[in-house]
Formats: sequence, structure tokens, C-alpha cells
Amino acid sequence: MKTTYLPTVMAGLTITASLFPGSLAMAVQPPESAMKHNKPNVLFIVIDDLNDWVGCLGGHPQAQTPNMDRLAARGVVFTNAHVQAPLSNPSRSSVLTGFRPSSTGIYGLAPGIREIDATKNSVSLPQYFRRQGYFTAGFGKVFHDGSIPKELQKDEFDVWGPAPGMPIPEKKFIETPSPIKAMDWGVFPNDDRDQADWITAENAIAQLKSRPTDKPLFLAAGFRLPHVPCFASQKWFDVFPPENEIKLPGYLANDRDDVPFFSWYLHWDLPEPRLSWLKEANQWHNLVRSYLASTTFMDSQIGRLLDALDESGEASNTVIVLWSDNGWHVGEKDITGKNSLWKPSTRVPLIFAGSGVSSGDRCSQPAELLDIYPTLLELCGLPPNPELEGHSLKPQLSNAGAKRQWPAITTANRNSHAVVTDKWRFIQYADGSQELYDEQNDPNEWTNLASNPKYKKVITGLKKWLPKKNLPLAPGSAHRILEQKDNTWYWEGNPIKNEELPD
Ligand SMILES: [Ca+2]
Ligand SMILES: [Ca+2]
Repeated sequence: MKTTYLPTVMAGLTITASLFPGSLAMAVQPPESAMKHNKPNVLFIVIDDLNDWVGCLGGHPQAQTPNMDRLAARGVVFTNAHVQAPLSNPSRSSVLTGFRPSSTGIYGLAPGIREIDATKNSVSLPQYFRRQGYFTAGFGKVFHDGSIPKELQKDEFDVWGPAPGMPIPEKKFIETPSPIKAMDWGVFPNDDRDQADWITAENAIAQLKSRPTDKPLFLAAGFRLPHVPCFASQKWFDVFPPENEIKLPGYLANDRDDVPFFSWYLHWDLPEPRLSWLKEANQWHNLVRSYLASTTFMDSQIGRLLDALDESGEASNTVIVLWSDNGWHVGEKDITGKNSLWKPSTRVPLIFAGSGVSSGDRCSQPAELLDIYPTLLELCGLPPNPELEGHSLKPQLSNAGAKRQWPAITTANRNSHAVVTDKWRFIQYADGSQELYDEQNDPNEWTNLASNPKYKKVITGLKKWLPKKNLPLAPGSAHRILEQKDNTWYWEGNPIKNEELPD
């Protein structure tokens, strides 16, 4: 537990007690008569674009996330957990329906799950809990923004709470090559209470306090940071050393020389700046620091929510799950952003804690976010949903060393997949090109072993896990879409050619 910044940062906030796990949970017990149900509550915490730069995952040596770390300390953290899609809408759609992107055709930022036949009538995770007698409420970004039409929101949650957007200054701080206002980072706003994540925590806490006593609660809170714009007030920047002492992520010049050209297609013409631009504009250190600072602020809001749960007296009867919808490159392999099949895009925090979960364990077996749905059903004693494609993590939540037979699979656009085990990352793109990384000896994924005949057998074994079903793009697919027509690849409708490679 890092407490070094407690005096400067925690002053004035309500999370001081949160640094002492369990202190409040022990102190406050609800009156017996308040509990008129026998199922555990669920606290479902979603984060946007947080990679493995979390204290308990060790992805960045300077990361400061005391609240996620204390949650991990009282639960089980999956250190090899991966998203099913490295992008918000397909990732969240997968978690919330229990289906892989390749089984639904949802690969881009549209369509939403209620717009297509494959998932129109699927029972979403919150719907399942509601049908089992839970009172369900969601605040902030839980489903992808705009993916559920307003008139259908009441079918997903009993309370579909506000999902405030990030405050945006009049003028961008950083003039990135993209004019998109969100593509920005820096000290903003001055008052933490103006942040979307503060408001979301506030709303979720209010719901926790006014929960019905005759029903168990399924409470979802979706935080926006560290998704761009990576904003935080000055005190969260002050947690970190000055720019020249900020450590950059592992980077190898010419790292991309041994990766197939197709890998670049997944990033074609994105608004996130390339590393070459960050270097030229002298912004790499600043972006790393801003990403860390906005993460630490967001973490403090998770802390407020966890404290409120402890104060409610319901902590011991609540299952907590925390996850991020995709990771983020901050310069690795020459890019910033997501939508790649490499570790910075796919590895995310996945933490379970509370009722039915052992405490202080770390599981290094591969896990998928797809597993959240069946795991929560089992932890809460609800009947399984036979349609789901994930597998309950319950065995690992009682015994972190329990073997898991499945790898974690990430899909980016149609028929491009990564298969991750405890030893390997194997990638096969839609054009058949491949990458293979030895995660134990090459954790930065610098050396592509796919063309080395020595690993032919390894690849044959890993290939068996590639999804057999690869549905075409669902009707209405849009944004960050790669598709092939007449031997030409198109990025968002525009033809791309090898020789157009941007640096
Ligand atoms: Ca996201
Ligand atoms: Ca390389």
C-alpha cells in the first residue's frame, strides 16, 4: 500500500479511512430487520480505457491506485485478464450480453445490442438480475454511450441514471493532429466536483443509501477516466514526479519491423496521435503523466464508492467486480490509443471481492471479461444462463491456483484475433498473417516468433482456439470499422493501400 501522498492528496476528501481496508466494514452492522432478502448485492464497477497501469498489476512503476489496490487486497485480482474487444462498444456489448464479438458481429462503435437480431432479445446482465428479483440501477457509462435507445433504457435497469460527459475547456490544451476536442490532456477542471466521475460516484452513493430493503441491489457505476481527455485537477498531478522523472513505457525502436503490415490496418487513420508526433511535440512525458494523474483521480472516486458500501453495512453481503473495457497504448509500438491486438490494448484490471471470494489472492490464469456474467450468477446463487459463452471464475475465486483450461481471446474487427495463455500471445489477422510472443521471456512483446519454424507446433496448438464462428459486420456497423471488398481493405469506408502507411 502506497500511502506517501496521503497528506497532500487525501486532505479534504472522504477516502482517508479507505486506506485501512475493512475498518468501516467491521465497525458498522445493519439492523437485522433491514435484510429482507437472502441474496448478496452486486457492485459492478466499470472503467473506461484503463490499461494495466494499476498498482496491483504493476504495468507502470509510478501508478498510484490505492483504492483499486485495497479492493484487490480484500479479493482476487486476475493478473492475466483480457478484453474480448479492444474498443468500448464491442467490449461492453460482450460483457453485458455474454457473447463474443465474433458471435454477434458487433466490432465497431455501432450498432448497439438492441439494434440487431443476434442480440436484440438477449437477456443482458442487469436484466438477468432484475428477473431474479434484484433492484437494478446503473450510473455513468455502463453500456456504451448512445448504444441503448432512450425508450429502451428502462428495460435494462430499474434506474437508468445520468451518464454525464467529461467537462471540456473552450480551447484545447494540446493541439494534436486531430481537431477532436476530447483528444487532449492537462490540468482541468479546477474543482473535482465538476468531473463526470465525481458526479457518477455521487449518484451511485446516493442510490446505495436509498436502496430498497426488500430486494438485493445490483448497482453499476461506470467511470470515464482515464479515457481521453486525460484531465485532472492540479492536486492529482502533484501526486507524481515532474515530467522529466516520469518513466516512459517499455519501447523499442523499430519494434514494428517484425509485425505484419495488417496489424497497422487496425489503427488506420485514428484520432489518437502517433508516437512520432508526441516526440516531435515533446508531449510523451506529459501524456504519460496526465494518464497517470487522471487514473489516480478516478481511483479516488472508486474509493468514495467503496467507503459508502462499507458505511452501508452491506459490504460483507456484496459481491464487487471491477473491470476496464479496454487498455490503451501510451507509445508502445509507436502508437497511442487502443484497437490493437497487443497487450497494452487487451490487458486490463479484473478484480472480484466480497461475498464468496477469498481475500488477497492473485490469479495468473488467463481470464476473459466474458467470464464476469456467469461468475456473478454463480456467486449470487442464481441459475446459470445456458446461452453464455464465458466460464465462471468461481473456482479461482476460492483457490487462485485452480487451473483454467481456456485461453483469453480478443477480437478486433472481423476475424482478427489474439489468443493469450499463461505463456503465449498468438495473433492471427484476417489476412492470415501471424504474430507469436513469449510472454514469460518477452513481456513487452518485442520479438515476433511466428515465422520461426521452432514454434510451428506451438502455433498449431494455439490456432485451435480461434473462434470458428466469425459473423460478418452486423447491420449498422460504424466507426473504427475495417472491411474487405473486392480484394481491397477499407477503413471506415475509405480504401487503404500498403504504400499509404502513416508514420
Ligand atoms: Ca473504452
Ligand atoms: Ca518487434
